[in-house]
Formats: sequence, C-alpha cells, structure tokens
Amino acid sequence: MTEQHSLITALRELQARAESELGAITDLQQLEEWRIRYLGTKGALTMALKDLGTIPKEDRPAAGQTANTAKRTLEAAYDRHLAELRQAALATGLSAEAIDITLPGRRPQLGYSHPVRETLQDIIRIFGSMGFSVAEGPEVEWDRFNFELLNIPEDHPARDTMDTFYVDVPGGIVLRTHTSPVQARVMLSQRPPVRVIAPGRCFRRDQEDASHLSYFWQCEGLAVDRDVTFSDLKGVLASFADQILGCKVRFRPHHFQFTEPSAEFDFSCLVCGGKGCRTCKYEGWLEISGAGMVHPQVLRNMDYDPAVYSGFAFGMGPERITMMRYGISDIRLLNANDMRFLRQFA
Ligand code: 2U9
Repeated sequence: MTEQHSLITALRELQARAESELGAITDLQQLEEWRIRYLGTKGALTMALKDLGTIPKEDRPAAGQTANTAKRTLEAAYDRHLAELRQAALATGLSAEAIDITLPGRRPQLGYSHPVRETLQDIIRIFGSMGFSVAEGPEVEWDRFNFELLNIPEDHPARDTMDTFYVDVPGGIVLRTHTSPVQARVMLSQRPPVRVIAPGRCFRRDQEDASHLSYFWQCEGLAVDRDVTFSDLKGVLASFADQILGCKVRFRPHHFQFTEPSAEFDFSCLVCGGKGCRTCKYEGWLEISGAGMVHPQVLRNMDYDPAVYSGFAFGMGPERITMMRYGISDIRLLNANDMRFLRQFA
C-alpha cells in the first residue's frame, strides 16, 4: 500500500471513529472532550494534518483534500450535535421549572357577616320602611338615663330584674342594661314627633345559660306624637312579625315601669304555625319581648306634655329572633366564634 493510500485510509478510519463516538455522546461535557480529542490543537485530526508533510509531495493534494473533508465534516457534525445538546438542555431546564399557569387560582376565603348582624340589618330595614330612623348611644351610661328618667328610681325592685354592672361613683355609672337610655336621650334632644329604633349591645350580670348572655344585642323602638294609640303599636309589631319571620303576633298583659299599659308579645311558632309542638312546648307561641304605651311620668321626665303627646315603645332581642329563624337552641353558640357553627349561615 502506498504511503498516500495508507494515510488516506487512516484519515477515513479516524473520521468514522470520531463520527461513531459523536453519535454516542449525550452531554455537553463529553462533547467538549470529543472536540478536544479530534479537533483540538493537539487533536487526532490536527496531528494527522501535520503528517501531510511526511508524505511525497505529489501525494499531498489527495491526502490533504481527504483530511480537509474529514475536518469540515467533523466540525459540521460537532456544531449540529452541540446545537442538539444545548436544545435538549434548554428543554430539560424549562420542563423542570415549568409551572402550569392553567391551574385555577386559589380563591381567597371570603368572610361573611354574623347571623345576628344579618338579623339586625333586617330589623333596621323593616322599621326603616315604617319611618323609624336609627339612634345610637353610649354603652357606659349614667344611672339617670338607664333608670331614673325611665321611671325606675333608686332602690326600686324593677332594678333587680336587670342585674347591673355598675361603678359606684356619685350619680352612678352603669353598663346599660337595655337601649332605653338611647330613646331617653333622643326625647331630651328633640321635640316630637319621634320615631326611632335603638339597636345596640347591652350588659347584664346574669349567669350565662342557654337563653342568657352577660352581654347581648337589643333593639328597642319608640314612637311619640299626637294621637299615638295601642293599635298603632299592634299594627307596627304585627307587620314586623310578618316581614321578619312570616309570623303572627300575640299580646299578653304585663308590667314595665316605663310603659302603661304594658304587654309582652309572642310570635307564632315557626315549626307548627301556632298548633303546638315540642319547639314551642305545645304553646303554639314563642315569647319575643315586651312593649307598651310610654308611661306619662316618662313623658313628663322628658318635658313632653302627656295631655298632648302619647307614644308606644317596644323591645326585642336580635339573638332571640336569630335563634327562632335558624332553630338554634343555645344562645351561647352565637358568641362562641366557632366557624363550624357560624359557617352554616353564610
Ligand atoms: C323610653 C320610654 C319607653 C322600652 C321598652 C320593653 C318594652 C321591653 C325588654 C328588652 C329586654 C325588657 O330587658 S328586657 O327583657 N324591653 O320589653 N322595652 S318597652 O320602653 C321605653 C324606652 C324608652 C323613653
């Protein structure tokens, strides 16, 4: 075999070996090592090109062409493989970092109002439609507004029905036991006609049980004008009972110091409609609260002439109405802040 022929054969074998090794390379590190081994300054092909000087002059053109073809072929193969490996590395990186943006967003947990707050808003809406505006007042109150102006003088037994948190200072300070002081303040601040409801929190030194809390919501109402009658009171409460719970209303004689005549009023049982069942203890009716015509002495205390003006007043407990609405048996559940319970009324 001539020298030219053996060099050309060696070049062809080297190209084939290099291409075969290249086909098996799977990462950029191996590819760099391959490039150095074959195409580097001390690579196999570079060294072979140097051997061209050792063969006879007339043989060099053919061998040189074979060597250059091998070099160009391997360089092109290297470039293609490098691009493929870089593309593969990019694809691997992208899939590793990929996030599925089509996933639905996490809906933020929305809050909702407390069932007693909902009932209060219904009460305000219904009385608002009958011309009552909302009045508010302090929770820490003078004895004068909570009791005296309401015809409940000091040492009067009526005070015992409202076990009171008090501060023993001259003039007496209490946590209000009802929202009646708010109506007293309204009457002292304006001339008739008065038509207000007074929603707010009240406080009693009661032993808490299934129907009593030491602080609770109340919403009282007051209408004072010329010629206000007990029928007006019955009509307003009958309409309210129907609108808030679809109930009938019943009145029973009662006594309060601040109203005369006084009554307690009941709503017909939501479960049996008045026939009698376990819920209403077979009465057919559930007690709601009290009402009556404003006592003449109270009118006089506010500098309203009872010969000219008359009025009615009522009280009610939004917790009680909420318990009726949802069939809740223990009032303490409304203040326990247990979301498992409260979530039912969202
Ligand atoms: C003025 C004049 C009269 C407010 C009234 C009731 C009937 C009533 C209950 C609520 C809870 C008693 O403590 S309770 O059990 N209240 O039943 N409240 S009439 O009468 C007023 C208020 C203010 C100036």
